[in-house]
Amino acid sequence: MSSTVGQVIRCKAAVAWEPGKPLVIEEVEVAPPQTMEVRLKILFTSLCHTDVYFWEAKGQTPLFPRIFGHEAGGIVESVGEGVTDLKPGDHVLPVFTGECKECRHCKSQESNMCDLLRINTDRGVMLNDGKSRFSINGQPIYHFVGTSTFSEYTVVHVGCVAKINPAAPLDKVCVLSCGISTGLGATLNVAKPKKGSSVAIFGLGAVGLAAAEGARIAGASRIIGVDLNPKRFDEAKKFGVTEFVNPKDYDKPVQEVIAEMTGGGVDRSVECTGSINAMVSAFECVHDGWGVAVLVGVPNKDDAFKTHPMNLLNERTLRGTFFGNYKPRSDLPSVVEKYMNKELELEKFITHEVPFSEINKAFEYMLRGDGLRCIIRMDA
Ligand code: CXF
Ligand code: ZN
Repeated sequence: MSSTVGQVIRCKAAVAWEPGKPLVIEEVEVAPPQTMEVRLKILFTSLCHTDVYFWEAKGQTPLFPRIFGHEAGGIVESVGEGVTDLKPGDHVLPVFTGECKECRHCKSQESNMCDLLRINTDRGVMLNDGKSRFSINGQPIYHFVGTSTFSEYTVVHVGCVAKINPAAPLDKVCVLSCGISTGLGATLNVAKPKKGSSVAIFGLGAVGLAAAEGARIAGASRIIGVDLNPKRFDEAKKFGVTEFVNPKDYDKPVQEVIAEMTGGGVDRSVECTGSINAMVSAFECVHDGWGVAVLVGVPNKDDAFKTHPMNLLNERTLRGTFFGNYKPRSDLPSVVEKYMNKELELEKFITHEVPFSEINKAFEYMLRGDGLRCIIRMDA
């Protein structure tokens, strides 16, 4: 048994003291895991847009000081009472949404919206006792989406931890904790394009390109990328995107452009921008009779989806998905296997790497729209 079990661990964490201000690497105390919790040693983490959104504290009640981070790979250091399916040394991916395995959602084949552990961006404490496991000289530091991976050690509910193949390189598969699984699952689990079909992807950021990767894996023959930024197309080709449409280049709605390109519409579309206009276009660009549109992007608070009901009566389907419909504990291990057997490529998503001491650079890349994923090495 390691000497840290049951003890407070002192380690480095990147603390966000104020909205929008650079993170500060501090020495923090990390309490031992309580009932149904595990303490993880984080080896690699990456930055996702959601971290930046909540760090900027736009439009929500800010909780500070806070430790952000939710895409990561690590190793179990110790487990709390009641934890039976994880042990020290297991390789894991923490996930911002959980799977308790007991609620109606977890028992349903169709849902991953766990009642107990569904994402809660307003909570900065552990479910167990309403307290934080992080502190600096006795001052509590808030958690973020139950993961707080910008720390060498973190405490997570066991239901938010996927145990994976120990042979999988954590510096690559850590990106499966959030964005890449979200896009991939939207296509593979929800849109489900048939071999040889056409798929339109709205938004060619990391999530959209993961949706395109899903279309490539499913054997789609036409993958049409839609983005307002013409620079995105070059990169998108690596992800199987075969054609590019920039709505700015046309004086008619992009759904009409796509209908003309495809003889009536695409078989499937996946919307990964969060823009309400893109959502409507993504729905209206699918073929009548069989087309399925899947919404992934997170809209603004006051947005409303408006389309003529005839678009539905003409046998188009509109769906939405959360975390690609993956159940974190049950399904992520098999997504890791897709990478291990070379069906899924992850390297092309990883455009930057920085040592933990330079974590603020990852924020700069994201804010500049430079690259897709920046891996943060905790040991450097
Ligand atoms: C998102 C998913 C939708 C709500 C906010 C968080 N996932 C992670 O980045
Ligand atoms: Zn994320």
